[in-house]
Amino acid sequence: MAFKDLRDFIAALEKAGELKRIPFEVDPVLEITEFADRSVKNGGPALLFEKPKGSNAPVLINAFASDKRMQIALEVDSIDEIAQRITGFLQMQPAEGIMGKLKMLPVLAEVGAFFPKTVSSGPCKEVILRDRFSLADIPVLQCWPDDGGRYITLPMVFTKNPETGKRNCGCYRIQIYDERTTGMHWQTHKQGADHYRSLLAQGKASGQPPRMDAAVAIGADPATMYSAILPLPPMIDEMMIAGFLRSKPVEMVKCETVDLEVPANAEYVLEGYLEVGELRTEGPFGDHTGYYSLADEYPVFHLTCITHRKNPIYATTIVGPPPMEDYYMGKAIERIFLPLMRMQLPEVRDYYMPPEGIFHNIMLVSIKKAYPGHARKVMHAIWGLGQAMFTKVIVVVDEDVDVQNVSEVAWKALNNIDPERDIEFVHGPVDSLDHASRLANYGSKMGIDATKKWPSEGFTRPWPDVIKMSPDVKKRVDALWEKAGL
Ligand SMILES: Cc1cc2nc3c(=O)[nH]c(=O)nc-3n(C[C@H](O)[C@H](O)[C@H](O)COP(=O)(O)O)c2cc1C
Ligand SMILES: [Mn+2]
Repeated sequence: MAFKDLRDFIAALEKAGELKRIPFEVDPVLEITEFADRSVKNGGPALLFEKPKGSNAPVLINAFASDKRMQIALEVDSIDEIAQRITGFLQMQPAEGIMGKLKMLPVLAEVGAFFPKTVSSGPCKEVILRDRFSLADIPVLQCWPDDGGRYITLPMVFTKNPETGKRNCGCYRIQIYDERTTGMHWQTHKQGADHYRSLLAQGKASGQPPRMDAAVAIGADPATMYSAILPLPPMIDEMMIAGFLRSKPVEMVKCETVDLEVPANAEYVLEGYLEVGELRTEGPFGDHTGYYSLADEYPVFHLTCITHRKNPIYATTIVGPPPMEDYYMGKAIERIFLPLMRMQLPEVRDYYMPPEGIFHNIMLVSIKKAYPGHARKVMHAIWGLGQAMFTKVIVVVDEDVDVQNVSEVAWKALNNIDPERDIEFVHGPVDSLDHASRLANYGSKMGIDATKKWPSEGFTRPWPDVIKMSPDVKKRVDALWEKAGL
C-alpha cells in the first residue's frame, strides 16, 4: 500500500517506533540542527518538532536517516528488492508466442501503472495564498552558525525544459532572502540549471530576457520526495520513477500562477518565476562535505503564490560532517542504481561509496577483469556515467574483494599497487561543492587500478596468493577450540 502523503509516512514511522515527537519549543535557528545531528550520529529516530519557535507548523527531520527508515520510506524489507525489480524489467525479453505474451502482460500492466496522473485538485490546494503570504510563516531552519541565512533544504523543484516541454524535479536548496524572494541553488551540472541556460540563450538570441516558471513542493509521500535526489538521465521524469518506487501513480495538480504541475499531496507549494539573467549572492552554507560551501552567484526565485495543506507539516533535513541523513539516502541510491550501472558495465560486481567520501569523493568498485587495461576502462566509463562523473577517486579491485568492507579494500588495494604505474590522473568536471579543485567545477580526478596485474599488462613477476588456512584444519580446530575453553 503506497503512502498517501507525508502524514501517512509519519504515522508509519511512529508505529515502527522510528519517530520521536518533541512537544516543547525548539528554535529552527541552529537548535533543531543540533538535535538532528546528535540524533543521527547516535542512531536515533526521526524527529517531529511540534513547536518550532516562531511558527505554527511542525518540523519533520531525519525521516530518511537510517537504513530501516529508508526501507519504510520505500516500503521494502531491503533496498535490494528494488534493485531486483529493476533487474526484472531490464531482463524483459521480447515475448514469443501467445503464452509468452500473456506472461508479459502483468509486467507491462505494472509499467503502465507508474505514469503520473493529472488530477483536478488535491490537499496542497486546501489553502491558497495569492495576496497575503510570507515565507516567514514556514519554520525554515538556519542550519549552521556561519550560514548566509535560512535554507529550505529538502524541496522538490519543478521546472520544464523550454525546448522539449519535459518536466524535471530536483532537490536544490533554497536560501530565504525575504518574505517572497529566495535563491535557487541548482548547480551547473543539474537539470534545472540546464533549463535555465536554454532560456538564457533564447533571451540572448531574441534580445529579450525571458521569465522562467518554477514551483517548489515541500513534503509529500516519501517516494516522491526521494525521487527528487535521484541522479536520473534528463529524459526520465522523476515523477514516473516515484510512481515505480511506490507502485502507484503520483497524482499531480496544476499550479495556480505558473504553467507547472506539482504533487497533489504536497504539504507546501511555492510558485513563482526567475528573471533569467538575474543573479544574487547565495551562501555560505554548511554543506554535506562537512565544510561551508562558499558564497557564489545563483539565480533568484520570486514567489507569486503559496498553497498549502491545512495544518501543514514542514519537512526538512540538515547536511554537515558525515554521516548525516543524506548518507542513508545516498546509500539507497547506490543499491538502486547497481543494476543500471551493470547494464552498461556488466563486469562490475559491486561498488561502495563510503560516507566519508560524501558520494563523489571516493568510489570502490569490484570487477571481473577480462582483458588488459580493463580496470582503466571501468574508471573512464564511470567518469562518463551521469553524476558519477564527479567521482574524485575511483579504486578498482578484483571481484574477490568485498568493496563494502573498506578495511579489506585498503589492505588489498595498498598491497596491489605500484603507485607510479597504477594511478591515473584525468582532468574534467568536478562537483560544484569541491573546494580544493583549481577552478570551480573543473579539476582533476584519480583512478587507482588495484587489480592483480597480468603478464599481458607488462607484469612478468609472479603474483602471490592471499593467505588462507586449509578448510580441514579449520574444522579440526573448531572442535579443539571448544575443548580448550576458548
Ligand atoms: C539534502 C540534499 C540537498 C541537495 N542540495 C542540492 C543543491 O542545493 N543543489 C544541487 O544542485 N544539488 C543538490 N542536491 C543534489 C541533487 O538533488 C541531485 O544531484 C539530483 O540528482 C539533481 O536532480 P537533476 O539531475 O534532476 O537535476 C542535494 C541533494 C540532497 C540529498
Ligand atoms: Mn532530473
